[in-house]
Amino acid sequence: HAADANRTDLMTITRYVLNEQSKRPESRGDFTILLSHIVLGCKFVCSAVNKAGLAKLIGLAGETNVQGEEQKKLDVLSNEVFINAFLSSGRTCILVSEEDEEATFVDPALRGKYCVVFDPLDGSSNIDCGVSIGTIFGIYMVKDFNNITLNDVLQPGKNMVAAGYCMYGSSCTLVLSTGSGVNGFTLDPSLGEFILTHPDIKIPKKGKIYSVNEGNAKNWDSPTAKYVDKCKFPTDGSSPKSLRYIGSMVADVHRTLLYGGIFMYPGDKKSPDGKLRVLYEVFPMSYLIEQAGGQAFTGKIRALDLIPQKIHDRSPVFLGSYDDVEDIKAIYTAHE
Ligand code: AHM
Ligand code: MG
Repeated sequence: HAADANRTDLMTITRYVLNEQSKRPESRGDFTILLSHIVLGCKFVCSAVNKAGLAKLIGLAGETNVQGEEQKKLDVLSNEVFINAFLSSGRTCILVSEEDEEATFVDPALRGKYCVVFDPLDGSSNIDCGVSIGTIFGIYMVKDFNNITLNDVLQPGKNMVAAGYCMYGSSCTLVLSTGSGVNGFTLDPSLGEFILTHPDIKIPKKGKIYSVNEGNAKNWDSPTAKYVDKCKFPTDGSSPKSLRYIGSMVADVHRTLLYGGIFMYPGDKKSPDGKLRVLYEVFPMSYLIEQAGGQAFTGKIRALDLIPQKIHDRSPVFLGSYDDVEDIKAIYTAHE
């Protein structure tokens, strides 16, 4: 029983993924091993993020420690944590991180069949005021293990075999999809385990919230402007939507997934491709939203159909509840 405070039979994330994988006859446990390394990275970063405020108060940040080394910035530290976790898993061959200009091709001795694209600490400008931040990741399977090229990651998002994020907020929540629905796991700090707390997440078909940086409205294109106007002044007799914008993608998408509505980072006159990165921001989040029954749109096409040309490409994105994204699609189509 969910209400039983003394539950002793816990569905940990490892147990869950092992169950899932055992349904696939071709599975050899590699994904489970990769995932356990992702989980380790998330726990490490979670603990570092939780200590960040304290470190500042007692005067550690920016100062040199006893060895004369400068304290690492959290985003740099998080990147190292995940790179090391992926390399030591022995299950990866290409790593693309927001923090590194070039992709990392894994040494043959440590190589496996998965390619991982990730943003180790998204929203890091929010760290100093204690707002939720997160790690975002997407996973592809290499096409030909004997001929690993950058094209293995320059694939449309619909080819991902898994995607997820970990949110470092009032609690630490890991949301994961391996292509058959979306599940949420919450870190139990006393056990050090992620426990299934949000099984089979479905996004509401329609929501009451829109989420966008309205400070950019001056430069928006007319479909975006029209849509946001409709959120505020609906003409069909419905109530206006509420505005919620944290400015931290993981937190904004997490709320959208649970409460419904639409999250958008449109292109504008100054940045026609918007701000968010295709491979490790737009794709994983679009994958999760679709797996939960919602939609993700670029203003032109289904977001997961995009084919990135470069690893750090950007794209506008509108994602969320099925009906809400349907509305913005209609406005863009009418505008063509
Ligand atoms: P970052 O990767 O430099 O942290 O930037 C990405 C973040 C997202 O988390 C968030 O959705 C967006 O930037 C907010 O941008 P803005 O401040 O322009 O609204
Ligand atoms: Mg980012």
